[in-house]
This record gives sequence, structure tokens and C-alpha cells, in this order.
Amino acid sequence: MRSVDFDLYLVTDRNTTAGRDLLWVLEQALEGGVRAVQLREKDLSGREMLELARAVKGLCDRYGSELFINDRVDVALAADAAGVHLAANSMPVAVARELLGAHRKIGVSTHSGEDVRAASAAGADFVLFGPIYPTGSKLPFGDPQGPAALKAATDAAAVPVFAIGGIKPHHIPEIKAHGTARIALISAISEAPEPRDAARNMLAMLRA
Ligand code: TZP
Repeated sequence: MRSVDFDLYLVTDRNTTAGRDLLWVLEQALEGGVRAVQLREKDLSGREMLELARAVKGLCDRYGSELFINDRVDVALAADAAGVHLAANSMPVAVARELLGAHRKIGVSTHSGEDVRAASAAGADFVLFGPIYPTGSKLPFGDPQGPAALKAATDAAAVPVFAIGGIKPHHIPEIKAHGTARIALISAISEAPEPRDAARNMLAMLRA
């Protein structure tokens, strides 16, 4: 009922687009085959977030892509998104599930095997695990997890695991050798000179 049919989860950051409009970048990525987008614009007000979510939902619908909203269950419902993406400081999965009902999906960001187990036990439909490689926004939080931790997390998981953090195309073979052929990312697509080609190339590598 709540299947996770996508293997590349594009996370947004409208300040990481090499100066281009976020909707343009997203449309390029969708043209390249992306079928799941997480709107993650943490500095926006609820009103701004809803307005942007509705615009992105219209775009996603045209390409048959699912849209997830970071943290804001209310915005996810108001924009009729596919689901919500919860971080460590978001509301608990069980509360989000009560609010969202049975049909919308819940993704959860995790940073340890224990987080992965807890999220799956609480009813997450999929988890992100990372950061696997060094990435700008996460550098203050210490060393990245590395691929070996990814393998341990995927072994412990009862739900699909997406690797995240610093992922570039050349990492994909290593990620696939460590338990998952699913990735989540921002900059490798949103800062690519040609986001459409970057998405197409990474999807081909995931599926090879
Ligand atoms: N969560 C863990 S790492 C990360 C998030 C949101 C940043 C991913 O961005 P990039 O550019 O793909 O490293």
C-alpha cells in the first residue's frame, strides 16, 4: 500500500542551485527521471512553505513524481503531498502517522543503526542514513559515517535505506557494494551544470 518505488530521492535547497531558480532545477531533474523530491527549505514560514510546496507539487504531478515535505505534516497535508520527511527533532513517527493517515508515506533521517531500528519499528516507510561522505552542511557535526556504517545500517533495517551525504556519481559503485542501491542527495544534481543529465546518469548507475 505504501511502496517505496524510487531509488533516487532529490532533496531541495534553493540556496544550492548554482544561482538558478529552484523550480527550473527541479524540472530538469524530473526530466532526467527523478521520481521523488523532498522539499527541505527550513528557513521558510508555513505560508511560504505551502506556496512553494503547491508549486512543486504541480511540477511533480506532471512527471509522476512523489513529493515529500520536510518536517511539516501540516504543509504535507495542505499540499496533498505523498508524505513527510522527519528529522531527529521532528515530531515522533507515530504522531505523524496518526495525523497523516494510512496512505501517506513517512521517511526518517537516521544517523546510527539504533536510529534505523527505532524508525522502522515506529512505522517509517524508509530511512535516510548518513552522512556517508563529507558534505559542507554536516562538517560541523564531525566525521562522516563512511560506507562500512552504511552496510551495518542496511543489515539492521527492515525498511529501504537511502544513503545520503556528499554522494557524487563516482561513489555509486561503493554504495551499491555496501547494502543499498538507493541514494538521496542535494548538490550532485542541484549544482550540476546540467541537472537533467546528472539525474539521468546517476539513475543509470544505480540500476546498472
Ligand atoms: N542529511 C544528511 S547529509 C545531508 C542531509 C540533508 C546533505 C546532503 O547534501 P549533499 O549535497 O548531497 O551532500
